[in-house]
Amino acid sequence: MEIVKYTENPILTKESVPFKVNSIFNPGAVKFNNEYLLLCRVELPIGRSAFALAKSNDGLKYVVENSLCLSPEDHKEYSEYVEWGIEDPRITKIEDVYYITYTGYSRFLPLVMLAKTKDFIKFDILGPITEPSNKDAALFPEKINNLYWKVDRPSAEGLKDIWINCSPDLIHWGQYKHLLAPALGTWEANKIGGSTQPIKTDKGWLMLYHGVRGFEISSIYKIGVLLLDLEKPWIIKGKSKEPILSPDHLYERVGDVGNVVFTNGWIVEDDGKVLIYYSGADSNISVATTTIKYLLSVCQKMVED
Ligand code: M1P
Repeated sequence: MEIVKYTENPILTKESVPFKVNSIFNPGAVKFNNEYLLLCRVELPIGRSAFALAKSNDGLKYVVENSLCLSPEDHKEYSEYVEWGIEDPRITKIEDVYYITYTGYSRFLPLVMLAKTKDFIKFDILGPITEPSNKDAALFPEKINNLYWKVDRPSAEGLKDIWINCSPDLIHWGQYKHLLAPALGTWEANKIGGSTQPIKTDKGWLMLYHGVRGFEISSIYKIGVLLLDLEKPWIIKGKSKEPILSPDHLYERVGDVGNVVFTNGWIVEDDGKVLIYYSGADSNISVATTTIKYLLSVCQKMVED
C-alpha cells in the first residue's frame, strides 16, 4: 500500500468548528482511551492561533469541541512569548504523560513551547524549550542512552535545517547536532522542517518531514520520510528521495497559503496502518493512509541507491 488520500478529504474545515474561526489546520494527533484525538490549530478572527480538540471513534469523522482547550491567554508568565498565537502542536506520549511541543509566536519570532497533559482537559505549560528563532520541534517517545531527544528547526541567517539535541529532564537541552539540510536543486531546496513525532520501528526511528521549494508566494510544501538510527538518532539511516505527499487537489492548492501539504501529527495502529493527518493550503484538515512497511520501504530504497 502506498499513500492513499481519503476520498472525502478534507475531513475538517472552518465550517466544522462550532465557533467563529478563519481556519482549522495542522493538528497534532494521538489515540487516547480508544478515541482518536486531533489537537487542532484554529486561527481566530483576529488572525492569531489557539488550539481546539476534535474527537473521533474511527479516525475519519471528527467532532470539534465547543471551546478552545489551550490559548495564548492560558500562558500566564510565558504570555509574552505567545502573544501572537500558538501553532502546530506535536504530541508525544512518554510513559503515561502526553507532551506537546508547539510554536509560540510573538514579537520575538517563533520559539518552541512545551506543555504536558494526562487527560487532554488540563494542560500544564512548562514554558519555552528553545530560544527564538526555532520551530517544528518533536520529542522522541522514550529515552535513548538515558536522555530525552528532540528534533527542531533553528533559523539563523537564512539557514532552515533540521537539528537534533538531548536533555536529562525535557527542560534543559544541549549537545546540539545538525541532522539534515535542504537539498539544492530538488523539491526540498529552500527549507525543511521536522513534521511528525518520531516513532520506533525495528529498523530505526521513523518520522515525516517537510521540504519546501521556492519562497513566500511561490513556495510549494511537500512531505518526505526520514529513518534515524535507534541508538544514535543523529545518524540518518534512510531518507525518501522523492516526496510521499504533494499538493495535487484543489483543497491542497487553494487556500490561505496555496500549494501546501503540511503535517505535524500521525497515528500508528497496532497492525502497522498509519493515519497521516495533514492540512491542505493551511486551510483544512485532511487524512491519508499508508503503512509502516511502505514508509520503511521508501527509506530503504534510498539507502540502497
Ligand atoms: O504555510 C506553510 C507552513 O509554514 C510554516 O512552516 P515552516 O516554517 O516549517 O516552513 C508554518 O507557519 C506552518 O504553520 C505552515 O503550515
